[in-house]
Amino acid sequence: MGDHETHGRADLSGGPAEAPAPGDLEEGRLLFAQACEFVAGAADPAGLPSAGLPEVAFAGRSNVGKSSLLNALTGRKTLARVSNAPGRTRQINFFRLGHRLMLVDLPGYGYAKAPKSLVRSWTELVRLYLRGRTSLRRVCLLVDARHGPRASDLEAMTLLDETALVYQLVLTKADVATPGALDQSLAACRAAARIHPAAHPHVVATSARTGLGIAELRAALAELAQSR
Ligand SMILES: Nc1nc2c(ncn2[C@@H]2O[C@H](COP(=O)(O)OP(=O)(O)OP(=O)(O)O)[C@@H](O)[C@H]2O)c(=O)[nH]1
Ligand SMILES: [Mg+2]
Repeated sequence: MGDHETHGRADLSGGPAEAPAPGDLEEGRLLFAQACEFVAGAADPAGLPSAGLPEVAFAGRSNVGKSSLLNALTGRKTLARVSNAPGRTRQINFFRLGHRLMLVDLPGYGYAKAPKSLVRSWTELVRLYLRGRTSLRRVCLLVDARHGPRASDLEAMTLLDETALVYQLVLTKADVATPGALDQSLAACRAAARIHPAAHPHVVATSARTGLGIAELRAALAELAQSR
């Protein structure tokens, strides 16, 4: 915690090992129990819906589990499309959670087989969105629990540092990581968060399959939602 205070972010709740209070878990549960509906899929800047509700975006490598995490958080199996083929989510998809929060599924990065021009336009759209979105309150940057942050994830962190947004590292697929790998990934994420100025210190390990960490992440995101 001391490290973070030196970055002037002592007001951020939830230190690395801090469990959410029961009241916060309940807030998260109530928020994510609300109806969630698809609002828009943007393939270019003109397709972005107008900014309104506070937004949380889910970013990460292709196939890391962004769409699956969104489905787990909202308790819907098929809200966001889940793919076996990496690079499936090609547009920025917006989902409205009640009248309190917008959840945003971003296309993944690091998928080598996509045509170059497509990769470029995805990144341009994502960059434009990240830099210019006034309603964006947080980015959850997803990292595979089996591997920890890779070079492309660290690049994404550097890009996010420039956007003046707070972003939070979230480990995915914890159910298929060995306990040792999970511990190592957590430690590596916390270490990376310490040296990146805009990274939130609280790293959450999740599994869309077993539900691990889902209630905890809901509680963290409920703090950002429009008040009831
Ligand atoms: N075991 C396990 N598999 C998962 C988990 N989350 C996602 N997966 C699997 O990982 C693959 C990719 O998941 P997606 O949710 O489509 O990943 P994505 O990040 O949205 O992928 P793109 O949209 O292509 O960037 C699918 O086969 C999922 O079933 C998890 O928590 N545990
Ligand atoms: Mg996806």
